[in-house]
Amino acid sequence: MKIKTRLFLLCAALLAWVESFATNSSYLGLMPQPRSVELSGGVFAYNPSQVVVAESWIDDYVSEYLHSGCGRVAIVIKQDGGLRLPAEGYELVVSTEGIVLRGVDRAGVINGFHTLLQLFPAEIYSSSLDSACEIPCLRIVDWPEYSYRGQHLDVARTYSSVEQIKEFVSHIAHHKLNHLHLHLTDDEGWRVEILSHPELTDVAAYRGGDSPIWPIYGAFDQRYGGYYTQSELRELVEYAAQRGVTIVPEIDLPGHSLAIGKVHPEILCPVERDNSASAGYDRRNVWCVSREENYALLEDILVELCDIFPSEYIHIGGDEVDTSLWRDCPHCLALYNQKGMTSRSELHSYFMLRLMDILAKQGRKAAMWNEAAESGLIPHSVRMHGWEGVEECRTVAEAGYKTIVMPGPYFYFDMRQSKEDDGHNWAGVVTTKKCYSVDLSKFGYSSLAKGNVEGFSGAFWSELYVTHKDKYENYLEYQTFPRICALSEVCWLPQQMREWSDFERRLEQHKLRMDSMGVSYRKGEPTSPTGRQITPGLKVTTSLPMSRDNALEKLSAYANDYGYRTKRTCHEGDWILYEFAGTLKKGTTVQLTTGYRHVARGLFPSGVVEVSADGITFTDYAPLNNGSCTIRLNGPTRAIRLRSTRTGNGDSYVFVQYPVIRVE
Ligand code: TNX
Repeated sequence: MKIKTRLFLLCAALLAWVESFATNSSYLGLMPQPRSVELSGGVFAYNPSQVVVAESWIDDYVSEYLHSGCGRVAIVIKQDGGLRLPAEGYELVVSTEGIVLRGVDRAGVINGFHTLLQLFPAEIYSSSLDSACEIPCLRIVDWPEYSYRGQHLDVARTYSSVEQIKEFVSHIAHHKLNHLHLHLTDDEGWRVEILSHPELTDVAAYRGGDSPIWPIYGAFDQRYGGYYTQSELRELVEYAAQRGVTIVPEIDLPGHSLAIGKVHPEILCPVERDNSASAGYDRRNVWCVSREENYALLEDILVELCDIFPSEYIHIGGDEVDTSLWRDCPHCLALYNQKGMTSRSELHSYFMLRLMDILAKQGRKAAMWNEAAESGLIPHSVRMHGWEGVEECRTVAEAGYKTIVMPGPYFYFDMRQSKEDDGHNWAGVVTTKKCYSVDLSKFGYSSLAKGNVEGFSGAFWSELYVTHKDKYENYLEYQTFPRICALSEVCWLPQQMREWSDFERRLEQHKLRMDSMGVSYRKGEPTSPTGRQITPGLKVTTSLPMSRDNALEKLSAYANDYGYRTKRTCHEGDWILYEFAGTLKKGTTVQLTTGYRHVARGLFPSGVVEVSADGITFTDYAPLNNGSCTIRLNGPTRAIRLRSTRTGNGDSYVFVQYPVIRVE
């Protein structure tokens, strides 16, 4: 090749590279990526003495991030209904003269403001910027693909303070999510103050210790929990609204109601259950459908809830109902026969329809989990939240319901993020990449079903939060970020505009913003080894009856990843014994777990670890904490025994594990 040609090619390549840099906005690391970004060259020189003019309703929020000095007007933030953009759209123009942000509606202004902040140095999130900076000249035209961009937060299993929730709202808002689905009640707690029934929070906001609500998950010996007063919740609603976030409250009904059932046992079906396996603990958690007074109590609750939360939809649950209680209840059976019902799902619908009537009187619509749609009797005005998998979400969308798609295997942020991570596992490992890969066409959704999808939502169920609180800087943030970044882009951009490698590049930049916001997102793979090591000749025995034959032999051979259930809960004095064929050396680390390894459930709520040098005499070594304990042996050891010091764990079983042994 001639030298001239070579030079020409080199110049052309260089030019193309420079050009791609100028037109490709990837380097800004915007999150989510806007639909259209045109870089126009040049920069706007910002300094804090310039003036920011904003619509009065967003003024306070803007001033949390941007100073307004007394120099020239440099940033204008306004609402302009005349813009030809879809709902929530905005146009953001940065020129050498200044910045003009126009939103087609309030949400558009807020969305645009969140993009604008991302153009500033990341410090803007930790302190309102008080130094000069340069912002690239550009024009962004943008609007969301989906109107519901949500994140769910379970504050029933683990109480989060109002301050923590606010912080979380602030973080999700910066990612342009516009709904917080607040799960306020469940088996483990009732967190919303109901003025006409103060007993609900007096009793059911706390569990453990002397509370009638046994923890099932988490600590047993101490009483813990908390609730939100109505004025706190109103303040939270306001705080969220300022950031463009609507709070959708959920009272989970008719199942998941153990907590309220402990305060008002009369709401449950008068069904006798054999509670001997759970050491007397009654786990009925479903409202009786036939008891008329139940609807009066529910009306009291829902009317107050509507008064606190102005959202168009109120979520009334509908998931995981143990309908066998209705089968065994003479009154529910009478109702069933009287109405000529043919399946128990009709009783479920009857209950939900009664609640819908109550909500309708308040001018509200109902949202429910997808199981509620099974009878076919629930009207299409109900918004369905699909959860188990993409198929369940698809079924309700195909059936004609406006649907929020939040399938466990993609958007359940209580699932672990790698095999080594903590977290639930029923929906598998959920990586950020997996969240990002959601594609309704690939999942086989028809165009009708796609049209019914209002959006997506992440879920953070907090059973495991209690047990991980002390272990992490912030377990909620560790579990939800950066998966929320992926969710936000799935909600915001049309499928054909999403590209994983581009997202991944931008995420690296965006991490600087999250650092500045103080989000403890998951940074890399966890280092703590949770694998097992085979100990030759391990023998496991226990005082508890196992529910499966050969379970102990299999455990002794490490032939099962998780362990096995016993036939009943623990009693004081029950034990699990691990005998080793050889002697474990001093300094060996042994991790002992009762209950599941990934979920603090089915465990010895309190107990001790005993060690023995000869396999005959044992001495107390350490207490169990949340059913488990990691010890470093202080001498040669032939056997380890776990002894329960409490009767009952809220479950009707104990989960028996092999020990994890590490020789360093
Ligand atoms: C299923 S999602 C549940 C929750 C649990 C969650 C744990 C749904 C409607 N029900 O009660 O917390 O799994 O992942």
